Amino acid sequence: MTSPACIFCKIIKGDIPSFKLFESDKVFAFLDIQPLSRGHALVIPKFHGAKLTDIPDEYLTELLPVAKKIAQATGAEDFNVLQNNGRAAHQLVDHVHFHVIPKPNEKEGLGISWPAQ
Ligand code: IU
Repeated sequence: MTSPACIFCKIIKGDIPSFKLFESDKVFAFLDIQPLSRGHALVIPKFHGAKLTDIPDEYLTELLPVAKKIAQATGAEDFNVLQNNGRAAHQLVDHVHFHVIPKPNEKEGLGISWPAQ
């Protein structure tokens, strides 16, 4: 299920370009356009819904392992996985997304394999 007006649905369809990290039939992942750190990624269901409670479980169960793989791929020891629901919770884009935000390793930096933005 997609929503024609949704920017993340347009990214999934390829109508808006993104730096794609992963795609399956239920999940899409790409680099955040305004990263909070190098490698900041968004992992989204290929099902349009604003809040976590709108998304069928079959999409959610595939989503977290993708967030885990992306976090591992950054090489960051420390990282955040965040998901906001509603304006009071700082949600700006009304299509569910999990942020994966690597925290730079002070000693070694990030061993990530995609370019810095
Ligand atoms: P939030 O959880 O809804 O506050 O986060 C929205 C994120 O979506 C934010 O980090 C934006 O930089 C990001 N984003 C994006 O990567 N590409 C876009 O076209 C738009 C927002 I609009």
